Amino acid sequence: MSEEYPGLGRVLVVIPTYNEADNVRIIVDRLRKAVPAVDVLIADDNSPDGTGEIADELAAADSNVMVMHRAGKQGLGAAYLAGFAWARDEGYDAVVEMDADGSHPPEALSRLLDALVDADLVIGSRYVPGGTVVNWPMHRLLLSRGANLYTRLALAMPVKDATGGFRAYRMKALDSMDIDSVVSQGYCFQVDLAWRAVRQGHRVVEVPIVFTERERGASKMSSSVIREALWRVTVWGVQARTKGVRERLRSTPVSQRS
Ligand SMILES: Nc1nc2c(ncn2[C@@H]2O[C@H](COP(=O)(O)OP(=O)(O)OP(=O)(O)O)[C@@H](O)[C@H]2O)c(=O)[nH]1
Ligand SMILES: [Mg+2]
Repeated sequence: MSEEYPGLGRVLVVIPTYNEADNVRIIVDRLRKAVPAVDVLIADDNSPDGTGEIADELAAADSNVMVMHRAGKQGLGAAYLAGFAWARDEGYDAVVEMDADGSHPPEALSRLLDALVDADLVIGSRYVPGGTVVNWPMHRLLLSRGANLYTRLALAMPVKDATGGFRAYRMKALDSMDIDSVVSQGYCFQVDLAWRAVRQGHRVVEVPIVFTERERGASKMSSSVIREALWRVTVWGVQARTKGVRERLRSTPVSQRS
């Protein structure tokens, strides 16, 4: 039985992997040292580079590390949803999303978890004071800042880093967010869950993190990931506005309507 994190209970960190053979061992070691009281689930999509086998070795050597082998590459969002469902079945009280590529520093996790004691979702944020991005070329930074600005305006959502993927949720909050209906992948998955949390009235907190560009392995980011985020956020924004107008009309006395 795993340990409990003070004020939270049992915490599972889900690390999705696809071709992270050069990273998975390093990130799990860093995480286990940084926060020994949490468990780790590596959700591997049958990586051709042998990441799954390395994950099995890590799990064999440490009872707090587990592996979920998935049939093939089905996207980041699908891997997280499977990890969350597993965490729910196993009775975890909180789940964490963290990349395997070292961009999300495990050494900052305890700050996220401490903040979760008084919140439902904590986002490790690059874009609040104290947060930053290291080693990104200007075009990546502009893309990320632009995506976040567009999201904030389109959804009127007071979150500075809605695309950030280093975050912690209380299981109770996730349960209220109807995550079985999530189909978004990539960056859009992060925006989707943040948007669901905000709409449910959950307490969303951003904690500054230093995000560092991956040093090993290849990014799985693609233009289709960006296009998906753009069109879905636009649709949600239009839906929210239409709903807002409808609700205003409904609450306005008929005599005042022009
Ligand atoms: N299981 C699984 N993991 C994935 C999949 N796609 C990406 N990942 C993992 O998700 C994490 C983030 O992927 P990255 O390629 O770093 O994408 P990113 O962080 O959005 O983009 P960069 O900033 O360019 O690194 C990494 O741990 C990947 O191995 C997938 O289809 N399945
Ligand atoms: Mg990355």
